[in-house]
Amino acid sequence: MTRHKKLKNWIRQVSRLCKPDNIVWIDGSESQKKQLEEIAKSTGELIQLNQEKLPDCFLHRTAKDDVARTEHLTFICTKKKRDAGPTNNWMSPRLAYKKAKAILEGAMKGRTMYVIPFSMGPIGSPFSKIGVELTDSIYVVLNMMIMTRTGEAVLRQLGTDGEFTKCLHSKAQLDINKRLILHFPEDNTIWSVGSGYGGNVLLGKKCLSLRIASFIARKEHWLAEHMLIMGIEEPNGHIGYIAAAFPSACGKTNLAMLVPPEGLKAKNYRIWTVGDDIAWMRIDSDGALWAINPETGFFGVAPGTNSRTNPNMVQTIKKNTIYTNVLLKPDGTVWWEGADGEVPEEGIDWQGNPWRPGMVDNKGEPIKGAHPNSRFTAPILNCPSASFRLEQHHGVPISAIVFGGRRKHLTPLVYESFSWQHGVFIGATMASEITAAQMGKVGQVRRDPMAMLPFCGYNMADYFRHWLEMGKRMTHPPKIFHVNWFRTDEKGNFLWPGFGENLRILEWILQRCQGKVGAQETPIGYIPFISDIDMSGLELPPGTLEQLFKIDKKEWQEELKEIKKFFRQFKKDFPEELWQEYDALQRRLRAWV
Ligand code: OXD
Ligand code: MN
Repeated sequence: MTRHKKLKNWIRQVSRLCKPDNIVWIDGSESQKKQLEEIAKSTGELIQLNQEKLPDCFLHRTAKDDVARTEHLTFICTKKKRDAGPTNNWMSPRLAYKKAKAILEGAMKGRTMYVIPFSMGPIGSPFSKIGVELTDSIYVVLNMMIMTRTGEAVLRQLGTDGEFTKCLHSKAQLDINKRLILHFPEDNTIWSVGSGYGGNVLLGKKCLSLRIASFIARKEHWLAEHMLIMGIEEPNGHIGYIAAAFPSACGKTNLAMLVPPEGLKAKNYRIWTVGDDIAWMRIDSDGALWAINPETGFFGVAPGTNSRTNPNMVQTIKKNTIYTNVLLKPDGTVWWEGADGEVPEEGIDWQGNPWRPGMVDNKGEPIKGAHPNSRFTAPILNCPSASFRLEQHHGVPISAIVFGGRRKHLTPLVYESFSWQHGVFIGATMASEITAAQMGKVGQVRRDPMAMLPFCGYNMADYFRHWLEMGKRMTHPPKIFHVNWFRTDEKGNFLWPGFGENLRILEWILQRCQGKVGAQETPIGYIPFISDIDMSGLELPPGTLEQLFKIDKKEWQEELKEIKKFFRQFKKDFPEELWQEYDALQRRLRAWV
């Protein structure tokens, strides 16, 4: 398949270690994909769904304790601990290789090892990076074929001596006690063992496109970010693109493909989805920031996806989709909590057990049909709002960067930074309430700078410095904003309807980028004049918008204490500019009446 010596040697080494029965190269063809689906069906790894209602769709179930990314088992393995920084788990490369080798020794006996050459980004684009994943899981192969560009064309691009990320995955025994997700940025290598859950094993995604890529991006002066990319086309044909970072399961996917709300229909906006999870951004010759989505698919959270929350996704996942850990209905279709239609009267739950609504476990807790972090993997091209620029080698120009989090209180619906440096401070102080995509206590506030806490492949202090540097390199940097769709009233009810209605806020953001509207200065940044938000067709109880934009001095002063604790852990590595921003915010709050 290849005359790439390093690649061949590496495959030889891995097969000596893992001892697969045979090796199969993934060529990216439809016929090979079909063969693999047949094998996976015969072993039960995939269950074929109702082919009339869900053509080319399958269901997969993971092990019960393998349902989300395992951050505590995820390591950055740099020679120096300092280079991983205080927010990452660190292990020395020597120890990490040793520990993983002990698990990988003979782990593929009786199995086939698949070789998946893949490109993150359009093949041949200056943005793109190539990886090769070796895996003993057909589920991984089939997911990678949706999420990335795979096969012969990638090998051709790699040539005889091209650079690639060495990605090794083995399910091994799927034992949580023998599970490790290891990143060796200095060796451009990823080893993942003992898991079958997407975020741990689709190595092109979080592991390469964020952890390894962020490390490379710093050296090469670009940004690898946990961001959606979307375009908003005005009737005059102008498309403004935004990149937005939110922690996992905070609605990035819904926002990336929103449908304009009824009340704004007359304005004829059209949304173009470039990506829902990852943005790679480079400064082009015009001094502006341009972005691509390195992926070709969505690996989205199923629960809560329905025609109201995300009509475009409902269309997207009707064909060529792999579902993971959802409920199987008797008619061979699937369901999850918060899906369209009636709750089924019966089904097989995500663990493979018979299920009926109202069932409770031995603690009296309701038994869910689908796991709260159940997923679908579907091609972007299925999406009715897929951008026509997905294969564009230079990506799309970014007008605005938007940070966001899930906060019941504190942060207003939207605010804008005073400058790039202040915007970096806003990103660095992002915080959100934990959701089911992460292990941890759901609801607790955790600081998640730029939504990169679990994904930054090096010391976050250096990462902040890199962001500050990038601002200096651009002559036309994007403006930076922060949004919070999740603010609640005293009774805990959401104040803002969210979903498609969020376009009203994006409209304001783009108007700010075009210098079309003014704003009010507050200690935390610029907020809109309420009259500049188009509320046509949306009635909220009187005073709601005022509440959504309320800035509570006391709450912010409390927040400053938390920010200080967070910043302090970086000690002397922390960039001085962000302490200056901290002091400036403190001063502005003190002076605020
Ligand atoms: C994801 C995540 O799966 O962020 O995208 O967890
Ligand atoms: Mn994500």
